[in-house]
Amino acid sequence: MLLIGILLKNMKNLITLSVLVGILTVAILGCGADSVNEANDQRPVQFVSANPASGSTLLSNATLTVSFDGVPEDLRVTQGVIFRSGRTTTISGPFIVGGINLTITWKGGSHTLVYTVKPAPVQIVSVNPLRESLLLPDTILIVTFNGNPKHLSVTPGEVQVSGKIATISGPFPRGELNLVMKWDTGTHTLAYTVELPVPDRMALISEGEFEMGSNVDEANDDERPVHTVYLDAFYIDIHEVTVGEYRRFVQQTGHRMPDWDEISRYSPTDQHPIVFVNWHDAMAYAKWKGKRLPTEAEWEKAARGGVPEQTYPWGNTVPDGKQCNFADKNLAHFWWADEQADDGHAHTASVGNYPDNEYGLYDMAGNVWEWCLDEYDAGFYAVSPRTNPISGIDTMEGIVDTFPSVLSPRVLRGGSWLVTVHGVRNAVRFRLDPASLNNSVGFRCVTDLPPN
Ligand SMILES: [Ca+2]
Ligand SMILES: [Ca+2]
Repeated sequence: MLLIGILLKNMKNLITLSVLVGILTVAILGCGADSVNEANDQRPVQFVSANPASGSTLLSNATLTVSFDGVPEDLRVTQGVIFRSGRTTTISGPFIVGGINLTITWKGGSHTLVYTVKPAPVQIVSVNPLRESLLLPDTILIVTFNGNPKHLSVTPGEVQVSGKIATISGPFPRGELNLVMKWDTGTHTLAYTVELPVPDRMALISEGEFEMGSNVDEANDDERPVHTVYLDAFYIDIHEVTVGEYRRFVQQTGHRMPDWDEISRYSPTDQHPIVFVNWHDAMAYAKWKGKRLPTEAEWEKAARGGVPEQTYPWGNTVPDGKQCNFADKNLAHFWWADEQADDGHAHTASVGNYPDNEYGLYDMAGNVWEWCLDEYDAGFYAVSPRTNPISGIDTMEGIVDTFPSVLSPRVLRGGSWLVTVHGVRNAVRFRLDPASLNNSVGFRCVTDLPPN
């Protein structure tokens, strides 16, 4: 019994021991599996691929992409600049021209790529002013390259190269400009629009066609027929010539002194339009300013503001006092004054007192009538030349030189503070002898663009 008892006890221990051994074995095996995994994680990061592949030909400013199977630490390269991003690294030039060995090293690894490097073509880095912008004819362009452009030429213009910087100067012709640049490794076209600086207080009216005259029911006979007119580009004063401007002209030139007292009854300040000037006075002022009077066609095109079939500079709304200065309720004792409208002025208003038109011009309707260059000819529209028409004048230069001897009636346009809504229409034409002057006639000037 005792023996059996001892055996049983030993067997119990044996079972216990076996269980323990089993647990230990599992534990040891488990430990062994973990150890193997750790060993795998710690193996060195391996190079996988390079793009372009080793053996390729590169430009000196190329960028390579190198992939690894993990994230490399302490990454270095014998040439180029490294940009790391996880398992992928980019290496950008400059690389030395010729055959190169590009060795990449990292913690636990190294790999050498072999390339043939060719020089990268010199390219434009920046342009000032920016392409597609507006240029003045004498603007100087600065073009910066990423290297020294050899044998650089430009058309049109002159170019000087200093290192990586090219300086290009005109003068450039007006209009659309395609500046073609050629150098040893490239060519490039810069596109600009070249425009002259617009003179102070003038607006540019671009060259082109417009429909002159009016066929509406209320149009007078001399406004017909509507006909197409082409005009060269010109600049026009945005305002009527003022009392202050005209006074400076008289003071500086000794031109005939007007009756300032009479003028001040209708145009009381220097900012009001000059009145009591005849056509000869207006021509003399314009010549002194280096300008001239507008042709009748130029005046009408400017008044229309580029918008076809408008009755007035602002559209077709009959003026009610907000748009222009005409014969409104302030003009007491005149039977034709519009008692329903209030424009705030009995006589002239200071220039620019009402909204401008699409060309930025003020008082094209009303305020004061404006002298034009042309001889008045009621039937001119039926025989008018299509291009740059002027009535009764052979040459522009001739009329500017001989104007003091002109006696035939001249054209007035735009109406005034003294006329009804019918008289301030874009198409209205009026006539007056060149030596006549009165309280509702003034003028504005234009200039031609210099030859391109
Ligand atoms: Ca008025
Ligand atoms: Ca006017």
